[in-house]
Amino acid sequence: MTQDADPIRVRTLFLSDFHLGTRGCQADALLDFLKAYDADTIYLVGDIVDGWKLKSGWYWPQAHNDVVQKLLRKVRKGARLIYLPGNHDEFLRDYLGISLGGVELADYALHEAADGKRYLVIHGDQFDLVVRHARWLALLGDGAYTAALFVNTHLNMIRRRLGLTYWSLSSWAKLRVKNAVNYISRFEELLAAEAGRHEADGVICGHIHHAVMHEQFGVAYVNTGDWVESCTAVVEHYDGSFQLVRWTDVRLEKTAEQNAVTPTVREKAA
Ligand SMILES: [Mn+2]
Repeated sequence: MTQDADPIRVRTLFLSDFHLGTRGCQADALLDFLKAYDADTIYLVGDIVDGWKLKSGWYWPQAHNDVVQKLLRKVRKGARLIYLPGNHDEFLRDYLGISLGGVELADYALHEAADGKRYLVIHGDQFDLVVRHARWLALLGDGAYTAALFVNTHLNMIRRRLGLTYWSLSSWAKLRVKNAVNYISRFEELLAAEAGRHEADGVICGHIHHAVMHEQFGVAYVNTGDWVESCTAVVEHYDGSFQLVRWTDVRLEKTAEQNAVTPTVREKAA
């Protein structure tokens, strides 16, 4: 059995779009990540629990419970946990401004980084024109999206057995569509403008499941991605620098290291 290494301590963790309560949620990978990282402050940037899916049928396996317990344990150990609900967990928007079991609920937050820079932290659906103005379209899109994720989950089970890397059908499909590219850049532009209105140096959001960090629109645009397709998170180190962690890549590197190390040890033993 391998010994778990000490967690990596960072100043802040930004995580979004777990979609707990759906089959698409990669809760085991997320648990591994939460074991590997500890932070002073944790922002849950929306769509953590998927109320849309839970309404149409209860799906709540042990691993999803473990994710919640792991986060609450971090709160008990002194971490500050700020939960900014998204459109899939909008039922929590009735409780904004209050604290539930040490979890602070808010619509958005202004985060001051270690280097003094200020960031608007918000889920982002507030600036998604499709979600805001055509809810039926968003729900329809959600059905097609669910179908794509179902195929993706099973495709990846086969790929994993064949020892291939994780490959996301729905993110591939989304990025192949020119409209999706326009949609993403429009979303990024609106969020960057909103950061400007708050006189912030950047924005940290989720919602569109597209993890990225850039400054194309004059301020820092940081998207935390998701734990359905890409398994990504954003960390702030103690010097105020930000890093986008792609957890599937980290896990593959670890596996490669282990595979590389084992034969050498055996050689020495022999
Ligand atoms: Mn969302």
